[in-house]
Amino acid sequence: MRFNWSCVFVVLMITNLPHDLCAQLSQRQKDSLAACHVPLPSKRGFVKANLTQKNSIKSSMVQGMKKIPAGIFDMGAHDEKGRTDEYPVHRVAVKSFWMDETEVTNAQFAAFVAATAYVTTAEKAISWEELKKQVPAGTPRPPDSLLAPSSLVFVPTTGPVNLMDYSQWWQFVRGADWRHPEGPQSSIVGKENHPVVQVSWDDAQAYARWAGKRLPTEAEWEWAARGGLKNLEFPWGSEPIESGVFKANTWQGKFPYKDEAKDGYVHTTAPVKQFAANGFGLYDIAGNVWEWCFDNYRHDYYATLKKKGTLVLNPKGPMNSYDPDEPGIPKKVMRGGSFLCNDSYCASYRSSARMKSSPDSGLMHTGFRCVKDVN
Ligand SMILES: [Ca+2]
Repeated sequence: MRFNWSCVFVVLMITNLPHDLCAQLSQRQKDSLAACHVPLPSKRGFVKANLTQKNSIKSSMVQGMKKIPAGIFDMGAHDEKGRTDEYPVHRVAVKSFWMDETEVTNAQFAAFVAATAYVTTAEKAISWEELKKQVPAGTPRPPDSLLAPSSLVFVPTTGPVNLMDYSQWWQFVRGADWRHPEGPQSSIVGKENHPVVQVSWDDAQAYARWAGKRLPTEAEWEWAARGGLKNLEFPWGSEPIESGVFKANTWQGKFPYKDEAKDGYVHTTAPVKQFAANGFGLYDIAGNVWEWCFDNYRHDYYATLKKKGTLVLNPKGPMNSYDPDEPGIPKKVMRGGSFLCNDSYCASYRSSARMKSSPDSGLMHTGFRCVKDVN
């Protein structure tokens, strides 16, 4: 590229015009000389513009989020209805943070996938190299059909079954993934405003990083779910779920074979924001879909914290995971219950209810929401 030195000379002349010379020029002449009417930047104006720009970025990054206040609360079940891992109650403090007011939707997850070409866990074959680390030595390699891309789909039974045997209503379905939550014949067309499901903990982490957010700790989640209420059973208070207005998308009737769907949604997701928000403005914090939290799961973690005997600031979970139901399989915490929850079965829409699954599991009733630190 060749420079036109005559142009450079003219520009230098103009930008060095003294102010009094400008005053002597006609308006037409002034209009032709940019140096006379374009203001120079000022340091204070520069700083102010940058601050404004940063504030507008901050405000767009917390769009759709609620600011959860800092607080101290007694974490765990406050009545006899909890499962063993919800005890003992222990005192926890959390700082203020931002939290998504809804579960992450299919539309939001689709934007992430479109921007990054991300492939979810359910869309990939199971790695035998990874799986064999979690099974007894010498376990033979399963057939390819069992390692093929697949995910867990709820299939109602035809009648009453032993509620301890979840294999009767959960099936690994080949081709089930976030775009096909119930299997290859299903789709999310028209469900853009439903929570994304069939996403693993790893997928949720990837989305959160992309969005400039993170997954909530279990303590943050429970504090947020309680919505400012003290020691009450549900995010809405103490009223039983089937009294008064419908409070969440759950299961009515006999689990796992007869969902009367009085709330309008038959063992499937509801669009977000169909039920009243809790005291902190969070929708569907109970029911609809389970929500992944950051923490490793241990059944005895609360007992460990209680033994310390001090106020714990935002515990981030144990260093390792242990679930006596499936020793040897590391798991992450899930919270909030889902459209499959029912008083006669799990009642996991209680604020203290805990659930767990391996970080590579996608399920038809599991999604997530994100949080962001307050700076
Ligand atoms: Ca329902």
